[in-house]
Amino acid sequence: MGAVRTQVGIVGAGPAGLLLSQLLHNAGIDSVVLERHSRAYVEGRIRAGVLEQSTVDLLTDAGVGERLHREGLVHGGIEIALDGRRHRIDMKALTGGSCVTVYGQTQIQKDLFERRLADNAKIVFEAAPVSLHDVESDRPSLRYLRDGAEHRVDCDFIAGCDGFHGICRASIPADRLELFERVYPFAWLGILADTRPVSDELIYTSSARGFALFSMRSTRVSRLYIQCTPDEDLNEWPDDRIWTELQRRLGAEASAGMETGPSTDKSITPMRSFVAEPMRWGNLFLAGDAAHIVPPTGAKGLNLAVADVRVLAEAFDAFYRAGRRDGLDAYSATCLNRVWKAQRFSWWMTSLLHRFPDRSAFDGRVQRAELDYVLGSAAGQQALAENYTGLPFAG
Ligand code: RFL
Ligand code: PHB
Repeated sequence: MGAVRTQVGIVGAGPAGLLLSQLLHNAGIDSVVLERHSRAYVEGRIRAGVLEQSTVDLLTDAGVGERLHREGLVHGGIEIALDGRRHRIDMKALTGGSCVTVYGQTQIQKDLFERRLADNAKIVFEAAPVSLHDVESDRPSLRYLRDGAEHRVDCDFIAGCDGFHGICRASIPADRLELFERVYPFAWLGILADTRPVSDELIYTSSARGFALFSMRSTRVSRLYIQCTPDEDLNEWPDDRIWTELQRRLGAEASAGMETGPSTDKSITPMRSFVAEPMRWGNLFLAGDAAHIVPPTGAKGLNLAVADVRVLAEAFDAFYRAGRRDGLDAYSATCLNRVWKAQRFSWWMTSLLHRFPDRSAFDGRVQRAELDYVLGSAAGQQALAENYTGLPFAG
């Protein structure tokens, strides 16, 4: 069996794993990344689109912000459409200057791969299966199969950045983890299309027919979502039906002149809230979707993954530079503080804007009153804007 030695073994080359390896490289710390899929597969996944300023800042500091600054769209507000009427939330004014940047996760993946591979990073694609060994010892290791041969990576620490369905969280004994979960009775059907976005800003839409979101990837590419049932069959959703449904949910007036066209990607995303505590077992540290999932309504998943990685990279840096373990020991608690605030916000945005099939008439009226309150109150809008653009880091 071929063996290599590194300081941090990273499982997963999504945004969390790749950014961690980049930050470690910048700090002079060696890592090896093991990824189950091919580079093309990982780069092709269409996912997040909204970055908090702190995410933009970290990507910039890490040396992967050049194209992001050139092509990212800075948004100072979002719209909420309610029964065909549009209301603007001026996030920039409400927060004293905070904006978000619209830039696809696909682009971030590309930027990170380019940069890591230019630095001769050790990234093993199509490593499957990966297994974890001696995690509670000070000599943990990863094993994987590639091209029929078994390989071993000996390391000081393992970073579990392998997403919700990965092997790292699954390797932790059940009695060492507490799991918190909520599954929603709906999903999002999302399409990408080479059409001009209906508005310059994102429109979160609440209607009697269900939720819809009008987002974008650029001034020429739209990203659109509609609430659907969790077991929806994509074959029953030809493009025409999706565009008609989007127009109905947004309302005739607001969607007048909306450019339509063939979709270039179509998928269904189930909606769940999930947290595993703690985010550490021995010398294994979980980061990103491996430890927590938020429903996408608050646009927090990728931002949380980046926030975890920032804390973890700083903790490894303090360990290797000064022999300090306090950052590693505080890692889980530091991250969970931010994770739960993002969970609360994502749950709240989801509850506020979707049609719940099992909701009573009373609950429906309360939901409507809450929307009216948020849209009509500076305090309500400010709370939304503060959470959407990203809470301060110390909190
Ligand atoms: P990822 O991106 O899932 O990457 C994990 C990587 O690990 C690999 N892997 C394995 N490798 C080796 N061995 C194994 N056993 C492995 N198992 C898995 C996988 O192949 C993959 O490459 O997790 P990471 O890095 O934690 O990043 C998290 C984000 O991808 C996720 O939170 C966001 O996409 C969530 N999200 C959004 N977040 C935002 O901040 N803003 C948004 O606007 C936003 N919109 C979204 C979203 C997620 C969506 N979907 C599809 C879930 C919109 C959607 C529709
Ligand atoms: C997206 O553009 O994919 C997107 C934007 C905002 C969200 C979720 C997804 O809340």
